[in-house]
Formats: sequence, structure tokens, C-alpha cells
Amino acid sequence: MTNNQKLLAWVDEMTTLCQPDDVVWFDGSKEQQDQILEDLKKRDAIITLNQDKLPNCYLFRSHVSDVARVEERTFIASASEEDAGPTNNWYEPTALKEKMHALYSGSMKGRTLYVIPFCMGPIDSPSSRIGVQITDSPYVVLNMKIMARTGQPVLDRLGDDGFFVPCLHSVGYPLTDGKEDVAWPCAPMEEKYIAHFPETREIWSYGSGYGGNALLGKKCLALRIASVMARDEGWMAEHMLILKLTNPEGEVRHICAAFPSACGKTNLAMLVPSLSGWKVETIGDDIAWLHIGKDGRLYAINPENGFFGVAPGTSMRSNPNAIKTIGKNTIFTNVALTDDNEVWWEGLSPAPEHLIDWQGQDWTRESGTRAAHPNSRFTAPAAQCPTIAPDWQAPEGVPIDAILFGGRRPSTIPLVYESFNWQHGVFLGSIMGSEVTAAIISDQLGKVRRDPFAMLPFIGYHVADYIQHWLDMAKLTDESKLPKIYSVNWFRKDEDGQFIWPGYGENIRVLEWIFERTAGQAGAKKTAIGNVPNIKDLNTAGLNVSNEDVDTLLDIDKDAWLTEAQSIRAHFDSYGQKMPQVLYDELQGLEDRLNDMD
Ligand code: GTP
Ligand code: SPV
Ligand code: MN
Repeated sequence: MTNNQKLLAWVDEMTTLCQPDDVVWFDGSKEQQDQILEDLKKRDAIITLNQDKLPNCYLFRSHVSDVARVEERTFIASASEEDAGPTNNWYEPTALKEKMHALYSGSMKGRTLYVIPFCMGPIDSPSSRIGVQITDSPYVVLNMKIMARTGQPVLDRLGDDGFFVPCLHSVGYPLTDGKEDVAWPCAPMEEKYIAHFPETREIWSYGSGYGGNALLGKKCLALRIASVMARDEGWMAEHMLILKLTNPEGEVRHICAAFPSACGKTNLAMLVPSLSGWKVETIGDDIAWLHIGKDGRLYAINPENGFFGVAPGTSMRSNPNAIKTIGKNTIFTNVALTDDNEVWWEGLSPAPEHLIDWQGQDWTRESGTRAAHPNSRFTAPAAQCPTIAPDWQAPEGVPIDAILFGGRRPSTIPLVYESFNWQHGVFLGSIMGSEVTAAIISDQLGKVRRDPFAMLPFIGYHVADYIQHWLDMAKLTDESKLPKIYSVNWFRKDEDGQFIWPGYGENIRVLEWIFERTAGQAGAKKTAIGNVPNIKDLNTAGLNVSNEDVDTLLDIDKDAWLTEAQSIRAHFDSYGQKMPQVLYDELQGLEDRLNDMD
């Protein structure tokens, strides 16, 4: 329990507001989890999977409207509109609180209010931060238990007057006037609010039970609010995986990679190298918190404790480590159910004859629909990953040698290239783009949008100030100690719309080149856009891709890049007056070098 008066007072106040039938402090115990499972079973809100094959695994089916993050209903309620910048939805904080107060009033009637103390980052890390989530969703409680460190150890660290981020969450479906509960309660789209108050470090989420809308430690705290803390305190909160790479000689490098949602972070973090002697170990698959260490290098911790991974496309061929991770103690959401009470999704294996699809309907191969939702997910403990690095919970983190930026770009962007220096690397992050994926509810699916640093939906303040913060990080240390920065693109397509690069385990060839560049070994040619490997600089032994295709993947198309530069200028302009001048200088430099090309 706790004597933290601020916490006790906040829980009292929220209880009075939301009027639940019960209040339960989640202590992380098996008894409490069993109780929650029992309640869910009674309500038919959970499907118990085959306990011989998938021990302690469960399936949830969400409401058809509540299947991914909702960027249109996500708000940065900073005191001034200017601080939210041009890429966020802004709402005046007092007005938003008033509006949401009305929604929360009595919103937990007929339900239990759970209090979940959680720690983002290892309990003993000075870089970790504490949050407390109030929620009326038992699904959220079970997921938070996997995704964060929860319960009494967190309250112990918090102490009597420690700081926490209050995170209020309600699914927005009060059981008033005899209203019956449903398997997945949520509110209609126009009543959903995913609200962030950056100055007071508060999170209020209403109306959705899914993923980043509802597991408030993840995108809301560890990225949007943490990005504001990081700006104020001189560190960085980024949408990045963290991996440890060991070469055949036993030398180690640590790599962070920022890719937008559903663009390959989990897969790269668990990569099984196709080249013998190389080893990849996993430290994190979605979020990195980066600090300058005592030695002046940049160190990363993974603030999370589990993986909330995309199911479709995950198989023993593409990502065997993920498959081995999710064999027990895992929650599946919106995947299909087999006749043996196991799980299935597109890309896992040849489709069985009969399934129950993610909406609970009979499905056969003739149905012509997807059996699993494209944004169906697994929630699994990170410690179960066979490649989890032994030091993944090191309180000081791991020193980072290289940062990768990448997205889904069917054309123009080569397989890999290296920035000239930190400032040019920041430019590479700022110009990122990617096709929009099913991780977001959007009518822009498949269209390329700019997504600077893969953080477009997660920067808790003005995008131009965020880019300036990246530039400023170099002033906190000797630039030569900072990681080298690379752009990668696994998603180039040919005229038939097929991926040219095989990806997955073959991405080790790109990591090998990057490893050797950090050691001053591999060659490269200096081009208008950056340092690009020559074909001979890449290890292509045994690679099932023609030299012609590798040429295409490494080629720089002057006209396509000049068009790209124009689009970058428009996108910089849309960020307004605050955009750092040096980024325009970098853009001008790129255009000048392109115009000098033959
Ligand atoms: P979030 O959890 O939404 O942040 O996604 P993520 O960035 O972790 O993406 P993830 O690794 O889950 O991959 C998303 C989809 O891209 C899956 O369907 C993968 O199978 C596919 N994918 C991942 N890596 C590659 C690759 O190297 N090549 C190709 N073609 N597809 C890939
Ligand atoms: C993402 O969309 O980047 C995710 C899934 O990692 S969610 O937790 O829903 O944000
Ligand atoms: Mn993500």
C-alpha cells in the first residue's frame, strides 16, 4: 500500500467523479489476476485458448470500431496552441477538462475502478518514470501487467512524496438504468478523447479500450508526455527499437531504429541473421529513452516490460523469436480462432479450412475476407523472448553506436545510406516518410505521409521545437561520441508491386555494413544524399537477389530526388516559422548536390 497523499487524494477525487461500484488497487498478484479472468469469463468477454498448447493465453475481440489508435481524437492540450504545433490536435486545457469531466461523471457506474501503479523502465533505473493508471477496463489491467512493471514495488519506489503521472482511463460505457454490459465496451468515435496535458503531466483517455489509446504507459506516457519531460530535462523519448549486434569476432554494437507503426521494429529487434556468426539480441521493440551517460555517449533504456506486437505477417519463417515468445502468458486481440482453440492470422501458415474470424463469425477460405484484423496484436512478456539480451534491464541502459530511420517507401529511398554528421542525420530523421498502415484508424491507408523520426503522432509539443531538441543534444556532449545516423528502406517495390528486398533475416546484411562503418572499415561512395554502399561493400554472398536489383536498391535517381526535395520543402514550410534554419540549409545543400549530379 501507499502513504503517498497526492496519490490517495487523486484516487479519491476520481472515484467521486467516476462513481464506480468498487475500487481495487492492483498489486500484480496472481489472485487478483485470476479474479479478473473469472469476472471476464462470467461476462463472456474473454476466450480461453487451448491451455495445453497455449498455457495462460487468452483471446479478446474488440468492438469493430475500436481496433487501433485514433489520431483524430488524440489531443495535446498545452496552455498555448502554439506549443502543440502544426502536427497535433490542440484543445484549450480548461475547456477540454470541462468537457471530459462531464463524460467521466458517473462513467464507471456498475463497474470496478482499478488503480494500477506502474513504472516505465526498470524499477531500479534512474531513467525510469512512474505513472498510475485508473481504469475501468479489466482488459487494460491484464495488458498493463505485461507491458509495464506494476504493483507494490512501484509504490515502494514512489514513496510518500514521489512524482507520478496521473493517467485516467474509462471505456465510456456506464452501466446505468439496467443497461447490459457488452464484451468490449467503448464509446462512439465522437466521444473518444485521448488527451494529454503536457504542463501538468496528466493523461486523460476516454472512450476506447484498444492499444495505445488505453494502455496509457505506452504512447501517451512513454512518448507524448515523456517527450516533453525529455525536452525540459535534456534527454530523448523516441519511437525506436533497441538491439544488440555481435559480429563473428565477438565485438558488440548497440543500434536503435525508428520506424513508424507497423513498419518493422519488432521484426528487426528479434532478427535471426541469415549470415552465420552474427547474433542479434533484443532490448526493446517499440520505445527507447536516451540519455547522455557519464562518458558522454548516448545510452538507451527500454521503458517497457512486454511487446504489443502486430500479429499478421508473424510466422516461424519471418520472426521465429516472436512465435516462441507468444507461446504462453500471452493476450491476443482480434486474431482468428481455430477449431482447436488456437490462434491464426494471415501470414502465420496456410489458412485452415475453418476459423472463427476476429468478429466472431464463421470463416472459410471462400469467405474472401481477412480472418484476423490487420492490426490484430499479441501482448507478451519481454522476458519470454529467446533473444532477450541478458542486460536488457540494465539500469544505466546500453551505449548506442548507430541510429536508423526507416519507413515504407515503394520508390526513391535506397536500401541504406549514411549521414555525413549529426546535423545531416537530424535532417534525415526530419524528412522521413512512410505509407500509412493499419495501426491507425485512417482513410489515408497506403498513402505516403511525412512522419519525422517516426514520431509524428507521438511528439507532445511543437514539431519544430522537437527537431531543435535533436540538434541541441549534440551540444550536451562531444559530437564524435554520438551515434552515427542511417536511413534504411526495406520496402522498395518493383513494377509489379512486389518487394525487391527480401527483408527480415536478410536485413543483417545492412546491419553488417553499418557495424563495419562504425568500426571505420566498410567502404561507401559519397553521393548527393549521403554515403551509400557500393555493391561490393555489401555482403551479398548467398543472397537471392540479382545484382541488377541490388543496383536498383542502391541507385540514386536524380529526378525523383529533386521531386522529393520539393515535397520536403513544402513539408518544412508547413511546420512554420519555428523550423530551424539549419534544416533549410541542409535541404539547400541536398538540392545543390543533386543539381551537380550528371
Ligand atoms: P508497431 O508495433 O505498430 O510499432 O509496429 P512495428 O514497427 O514493430 O512493426 P512490425 O515489426 O510488427 O512489422 C509490421 C509488419 O511489417 C508485419 O506484418 C511484418 O511482417 C512486416 N515486416 C517487418 N519487417 C519486414 C521486412 O523486413 N520486410 C517486409 N517486406 N516486411 C516486413
Ligand atoms: C503503434 O501504433 O506504434 C503501436 C501500437 O506500437 S499502439 O500501442 O496501439 O500504439
Ligand atoms: Mn509502435
